[in-house]
Amino acid sequence: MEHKEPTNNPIKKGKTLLLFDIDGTLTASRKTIKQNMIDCLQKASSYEDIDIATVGGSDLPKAQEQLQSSIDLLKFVFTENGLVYLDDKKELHKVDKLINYLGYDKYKEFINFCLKYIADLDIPIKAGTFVELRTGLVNVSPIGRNCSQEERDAFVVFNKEHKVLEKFRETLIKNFAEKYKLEISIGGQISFDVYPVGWDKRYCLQFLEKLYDNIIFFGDKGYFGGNDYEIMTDPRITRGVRVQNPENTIECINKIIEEIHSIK
Ligand code: M1P
Repeated sequence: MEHKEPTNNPIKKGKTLLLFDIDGTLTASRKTIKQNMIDCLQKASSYEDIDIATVGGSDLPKAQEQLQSSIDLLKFVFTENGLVYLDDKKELHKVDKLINYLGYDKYKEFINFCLKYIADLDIPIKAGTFVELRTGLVNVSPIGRNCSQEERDAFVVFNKEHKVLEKFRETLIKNFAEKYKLEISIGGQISFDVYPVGWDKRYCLQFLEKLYDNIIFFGDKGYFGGNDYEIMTDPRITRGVRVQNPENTIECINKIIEEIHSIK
C-alpha cells in the first residue's frame, strides 16, 4: 500500500481552524494540560480569524479531565474521533454508536475473542477493565484501564520490548478487519481503539469543512498505522503538522500563526 505524506497546501486568506489531537500533542499521554499550553491556546484563539478545536479517540470525561479550563477556548471538542462532540455552544452531540453498526452478536464474538486472547497473555500485570465500550468505539487494553500510573509506565517499557499491543492488533486485523470492516488503531500507550472503517479522526471533518477556509491539523501519530495518519493526509484539510511532543506543538502553533498573518 502506498503511504501518503501529510497534506501540505498553501494557507488561504480567511477563517482558519487549528485542530489538535490531545495525547502527545497538547498533553503528555493521559496527563493534564500544562499552563504554557493553555497560554499558547489562549493567544491563538484571541485572533478573530482563528478558531481552535480538538479531536481525540478518548471519551468526553477523559478529554475534559485532560483539557481542564482550556476547554472554554475550544470551538469544538470532538471525542471518540467525532462520534461524540461538544459544539461551540457546548451542546453535546452523539452521532452514531458502534453497537448499532456491529449488532450484539458480532460485538460479543469480537469481545470473547479479545478476552480469550488476553487470558492467554503472559504479561507482568493484569489490572482489570480490559474492554471499555464507548459510544463510537471499543477500547481494548491487555493490561487493563484500571492500572495505576506506575503500572502504565512499566507496561510502556515492557511493550517496547515485547510488542504486546502490536501483536494483538495484528491478530485482530487478521481475524476481524476484513470480516466486519473494522479498523484497529493504537492511539495511546496501553490500549487500542476499534471502530468501523471510516470512523477514524476524519469523521469530524464533515462538521467542519464548510465552516473554514483552512483546517490545520496537529498530531503526533501521523505516520502510517498511527491514529493521526488518515486525517493528516486527508485532502479536506489544508495542512497536516506532525509534532514530537507538546513543547514542539507550541513552536509549530507560533510558526503557523505567523504564516497565517503574513498572507496578504
Ligand atoms: O487519545 C489517545 C488514546 O488515549 C487513550 O489511550 P491509552 O490509555 O492507551 O494511553 C485511550 O483513551 C484511547 O482510546 C485513545 O485513543
